Amino acid sequence: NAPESETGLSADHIELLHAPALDMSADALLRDLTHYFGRTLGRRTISKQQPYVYQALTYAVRDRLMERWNRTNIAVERADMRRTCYMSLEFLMGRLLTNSLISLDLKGPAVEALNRLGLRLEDVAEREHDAGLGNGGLGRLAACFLDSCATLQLPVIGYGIRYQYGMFHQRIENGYQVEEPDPWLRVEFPWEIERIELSQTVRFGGHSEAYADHEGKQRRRWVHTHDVLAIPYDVPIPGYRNDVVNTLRLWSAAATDEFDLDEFNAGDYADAVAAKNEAENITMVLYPNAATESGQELRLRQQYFLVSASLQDIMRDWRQRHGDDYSGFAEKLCVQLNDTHPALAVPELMRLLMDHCYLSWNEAWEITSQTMAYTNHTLLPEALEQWPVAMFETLLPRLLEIIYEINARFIQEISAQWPGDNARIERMSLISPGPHKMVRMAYLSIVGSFSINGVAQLHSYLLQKGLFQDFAELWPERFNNKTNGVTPRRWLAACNPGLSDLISSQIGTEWTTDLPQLAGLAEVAEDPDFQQRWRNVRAENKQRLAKLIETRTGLTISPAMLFDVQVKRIHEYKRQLLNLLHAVYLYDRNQRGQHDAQLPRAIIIGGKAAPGYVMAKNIIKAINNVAKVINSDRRLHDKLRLIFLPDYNVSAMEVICTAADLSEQISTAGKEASGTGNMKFMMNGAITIGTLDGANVEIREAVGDENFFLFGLTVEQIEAQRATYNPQEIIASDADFARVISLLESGHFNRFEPGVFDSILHAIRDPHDPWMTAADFRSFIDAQERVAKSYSQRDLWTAMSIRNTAASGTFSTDRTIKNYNDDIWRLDTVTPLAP
Ligand code: B1N
Repeated sequence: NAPESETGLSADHIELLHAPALDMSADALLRDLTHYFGRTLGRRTISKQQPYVYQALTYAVRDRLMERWNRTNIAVERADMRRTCYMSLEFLMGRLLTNSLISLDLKGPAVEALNRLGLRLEDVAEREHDAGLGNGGLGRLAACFLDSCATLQLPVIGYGIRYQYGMFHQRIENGYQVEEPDPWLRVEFPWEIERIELSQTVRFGGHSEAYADHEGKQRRRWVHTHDVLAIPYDVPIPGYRNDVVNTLRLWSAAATDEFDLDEFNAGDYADAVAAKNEAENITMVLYPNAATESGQELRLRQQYFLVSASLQDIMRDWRQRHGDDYSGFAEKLCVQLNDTHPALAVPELMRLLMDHCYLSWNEAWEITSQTMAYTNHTLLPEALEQWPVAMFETLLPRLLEIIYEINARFIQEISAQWPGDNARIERMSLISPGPHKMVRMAYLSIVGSFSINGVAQLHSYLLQKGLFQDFAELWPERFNNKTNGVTPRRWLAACNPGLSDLISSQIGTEWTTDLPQLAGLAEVAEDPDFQQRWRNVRAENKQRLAKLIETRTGLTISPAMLFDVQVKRIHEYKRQLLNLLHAVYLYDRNQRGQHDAQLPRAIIIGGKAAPGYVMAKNIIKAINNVAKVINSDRRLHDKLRLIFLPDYNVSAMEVICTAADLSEQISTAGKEASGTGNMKFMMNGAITIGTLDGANVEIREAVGDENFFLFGLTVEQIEAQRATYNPQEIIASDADFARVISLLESGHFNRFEPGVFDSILHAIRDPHDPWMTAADFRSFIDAQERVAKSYSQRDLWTAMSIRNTAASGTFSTDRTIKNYNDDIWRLDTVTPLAP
């Protein structure tokens, strides 16, 4: 393979590309795998418990990605294409091997190559550690977006943080959650390429001062800073069988070379070197908060670190191609902010354009506000980020000046539109009033962006009617909706090969990139033969989940039972408690011999609680206590089981979503922005029991009311009833509910653990319970009874299941990304350079 040179860049950059392209056969894969195993990794014998075959195979696959990566990048660069940077504190990637193999159409060859070694691909793929750089839906959405962008041939680069420790692992000890660290980089992560030559310096602290430049112009500069090095690691993101490979660029913090050695005398040399820990702490750990922020300074450091390193990287790339002419910047670049976590991109781009590129305020503002676009992911007021002004003063003084200036000009604009409306100014100010002034990050994002979107129709509507009403009045044209999706490559093709093959045998294989084609399945929803094959696949999948549950909990469940599944982060608004009340209700009825209308059911709950969220942890403990009593009652063995599945993560979901019969989406209406687990379940043939919340509304519309179990109050009803909400009365007037509560109070589930249910019972009975759990109890029980009736009619249920998959076509991130591109990004498609 003689190297061929490619010119086109300046003389000191010589492109070195290898030709011809690598062989995609099983033979070639096995040859390369053997080479890497023996010669690069230095291993001689294969052990199934060790990760080395996985690593060697990954190197072989990565080689094949690498050439396509180059060909994609060259094509984008040569045409100077417009690009989007998706900026996110979280990318919940999960495992990458199977996905890459499917994208490259290498799964067959890989299976064959491994077979010759006596190995199975599933076993080898399981050696890969999840890349858990996210909390839940928001982080996983970013990962699905990257897959769809590459598949749609859109030049999109992801910018994120390379945390040393990802999402914690969850163990259950005596029913309580115990967190364990996730040192996922301990064994090398073989997908990443370190690109130290693209390192950037990020500043903190110091102060801002005025100075006159050589023309005597007044400027500002940020001096006496503590600097941290940002080192990028690139992860290849392959499109589905189109030779596109995009980039996820993750930043890692390191001490700068000088790390304050000069501040120490020689005697303190070791201390000085040890002090580099402080810099490296910035990217040490992912904050495990979903939907609540806790205001830690280290988190603000992380946010600024990502934003500054990424924007400097963007500017470096810009200067390489356009010198110091920034006039076309906003035409060539869009920055999509994944929630407010990277909102500092607004003042940081202003700073770089003014202090480093010497643009005027107006020039810089024009560029910044035409470049940024902001996605909101939550309506919960406690999740809205605010940072103390005092923290900015010490950590990011120059940014605070810029934020103040943005605010001053913004307030001028409001005053012009609504003269004398001081209440409005106070409401809309980027700085919250009071003794502890805070910077409101959502408002900063709105003011600095040309597009603001929510993540489901209802959510986007509520944003404009509620949380951001003042802003929607001022700039209605900026607001829009982009309903979430999930990538059908991972969430159907890869995770559910049995169902995928069955689907393809019926409607062909194009659904993988054109998901609405699944609609063709509706035709055979009632076909007895197709139904039988559908059930066979699902029975196999249920067996696989039963096995996973047995390894993790020791509990056995029969695949004949209805698998009733709720997996997601533990949060009061998601109402795992409502699910628990139903479990206790079923238990109580069984105890009293009323299993008439019932059917064998396994209620499966999984999810992590934020370590500081006491109530969420109490909920886990409560579920486990009830589970213990139910599961140790021999009479109930084949009738009712309650399972808490520990350490729920992306890989677990790949098994779970293929095996669920019933998908629990039971949040208080108006609280779940979208949900995406709901879409994974639907795509794989589960039927939803849900409230009219988030994307459930659109799921129900797509599949039809007869294929969806609707219950609960609507947003309007919730708000109307809140003032007079009286849970005590609701409980007292419902005999079933009253029995459930008194059973929980009786100590039946906590004989030797007094108090374990106190906080939960208190929350349910609290007239100020924001989640109004009691209000939906009866409606939920009734819906569950409809579920039981339907499930006992086997063919009816199968038809409903098929119809759910058939109607899931719109919940592909391919559709979501097309929407983003049509309305916000306006990118052209890239065709990778020919090999
Ligand atoms: O984002 C998902 C939605 O489908 C979910 O409904 C929504 O709850 C989720 C602070 C969040 N919103 N906000 C967060 C995550 C981490 C953090 O530190 C907030 N996650 C969501 C995708 O749109």
